[in-house]
Amino acid sequence: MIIFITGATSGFGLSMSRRFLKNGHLVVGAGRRIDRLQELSIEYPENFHLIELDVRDKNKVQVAIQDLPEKFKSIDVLINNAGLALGVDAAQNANLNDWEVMVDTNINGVLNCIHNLLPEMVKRNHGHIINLGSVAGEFPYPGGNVYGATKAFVHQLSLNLKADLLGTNIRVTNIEPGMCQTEFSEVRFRGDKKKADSVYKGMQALSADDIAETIDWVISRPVHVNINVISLMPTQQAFGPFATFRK
Ligand code: NDP
Ligand code: 8X3
Repeated sequence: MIIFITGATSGFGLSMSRRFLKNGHLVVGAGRRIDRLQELSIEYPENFHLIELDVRDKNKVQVAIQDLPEKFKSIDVLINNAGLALGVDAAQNANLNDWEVMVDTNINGVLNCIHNLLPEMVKRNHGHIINLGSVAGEFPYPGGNVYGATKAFVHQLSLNLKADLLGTNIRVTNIEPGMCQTEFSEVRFRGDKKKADSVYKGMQALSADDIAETIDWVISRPVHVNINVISLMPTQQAFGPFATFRK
């Protein structure tokens, strides 16, 4: 298969790239810090195509997809993985620029990729779109405000795509993980590694490999099977009670 992964430079994207290359697939890995992918491209010079790409830039996304080498053009699986959370401030204290970056990356970035790849998939009557949602798109928590809302968008977008694509062989899946130890919290806390590590202290979070394995299972189902949504979280994470403010 030819698998296009956004956010391939870290976390889930890096683990998926490694796994899929090892399994003999062709992988297009996109991200901004492509120096992090040099090792993989040396190891898999024939099967790995790197693109330096900011998914927020719709013109660059269009050009990057148009300019894919012939060998990598017929994308079988698009994995919209690039994304981030910035901060955990209450909405009334949050930074508008952070909100814009999350909306631009987690929503517009996903739309930019889908808009450029979906028509070709429909023409070939073949393809699979995997989006990275989150439990934060379903369950609210303090400070999750815009991040959670972007993931709720991705959840509903995935289901609505599935509705539009009825009558084609194109599959759509939303993956909704809970706590997973990657660079996610370091980004969220702007490089404060201590704060990021404390998120996972004393519990076993999911790993990037857990997510890669799950997505590997999703894409290897027979073509007549569409996994709509997968919600997964660590055994040591659960739901909280409703909060009550008392005087
Ligand atoms: P990481 O921070 O480890 O990886 C994020 C990836 O997204 C990086 O490769 C980064 O690449 C890329 N990225 C960010 N912004 C852009 C951009 N503008 N253009 C292109 N690439 C970009 O986090 P995870 O692997 O954990 O996160 C992957 C996805 O999973 C995200 O969508 C996240 O919201 C979601 N998720 C994560 C969970 C977790 O607990 N870790 C749980 C649920 C969902 P670069 O900076 O090089 O461009
Ligand atoms: C990331 C999971 O719970 O940290 O999407 O928001 S959570």
